Amino acid sequence: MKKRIFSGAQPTGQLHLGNYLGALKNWVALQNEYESFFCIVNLHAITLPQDPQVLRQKTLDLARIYLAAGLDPEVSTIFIQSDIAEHAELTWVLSCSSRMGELERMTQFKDKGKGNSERAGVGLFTYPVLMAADILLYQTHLVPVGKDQKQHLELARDLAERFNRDFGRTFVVPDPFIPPVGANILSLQEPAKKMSKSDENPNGAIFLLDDPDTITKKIKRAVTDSGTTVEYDEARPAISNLLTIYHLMTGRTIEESQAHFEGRGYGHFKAELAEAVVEFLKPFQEKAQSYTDDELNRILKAGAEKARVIARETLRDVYAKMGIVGAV
Ligand code: AQP
Repeated sequence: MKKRIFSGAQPTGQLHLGNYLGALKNWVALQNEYESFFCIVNLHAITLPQDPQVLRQKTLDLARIYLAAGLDPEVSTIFIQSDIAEHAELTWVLSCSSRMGELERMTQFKDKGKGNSERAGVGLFTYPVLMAADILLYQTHLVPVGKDQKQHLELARDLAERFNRDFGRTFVVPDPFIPPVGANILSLQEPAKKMSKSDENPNGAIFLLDDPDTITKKIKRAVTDSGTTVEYDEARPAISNLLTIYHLMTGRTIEESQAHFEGRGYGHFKAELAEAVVEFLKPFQEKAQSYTDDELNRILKAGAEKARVIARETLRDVYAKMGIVGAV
């Protein structure tokens, strides 16, 4: 039997190159090798306030992006988190065995809660438990994610091991799959931070649906480090980030890319990088526009039906082991 992978993205903001290179690209590469589940995690999205109309639209738009990136609904199960009530139910169970201390250590809570736990939402605090439930429900072996999700994944492993220890073997303990390159694409404006959907400065991220003009402008305005050479150097995160993007867009190795730009300045490099990104995103953008809402809804409905069978089976086992029985 094939091993399973599970991963997801939130239907918030617009997906950017970081989401693609850190996550989606690897989902596509792994989907045939594993039994694959890819979720649109709309319940995670509401950990921060969302406009209902926009959230509804973004949910379908994210399905469009999954398909345009190359997820094949004949191969992968693609579904919306809120279609499977078991995600919320298992979250409750796991939150009863999660510790305040371990959730307080989560850096994303600290970042997104802006260090103000008095005002931060409880959902933002328990977000990693919902993520653990997402993963554990499907008896997942591997979770392809970007580096920012590593800590959350470690919590999912701890919760699985704790449950297995207390109630007997129930969950597969998942491993992360974090790509060696592209797992942490940085903001074009503040290279100390990751590229992010919720960045207040839209010039920090290249969104997958940005038009060529916008992409070119954003890359032109990208900050660079002091120095003039186009070289990968951890002490120069801005240029190294741009070089990583160039490498991943063109397939040229970092060494080949460095050799290609030897003796040429940042201006020349940025112009070629912009061209490479525009070229790379063109077919993707055309494909994204080609799906009708009906088509997407059909795919998501079929995905939910498949996912539900597995989620139910896992939750039933969890309840049975814990002595949770109903009258009907
Ligand atoms: N900058 C990044 N580089 C590499 N991978 C990244 N991911 C996110 N940012 C980068 C990976 O994308 C997947 C889906 O992310 P998400 O929708 O769960 O959102 P997120 O991780 O909270 O990060 P975002 O996209 O920047 O959104 P906001 O601004 O809302 O936090 C995940 O696998 C993630 O690791």
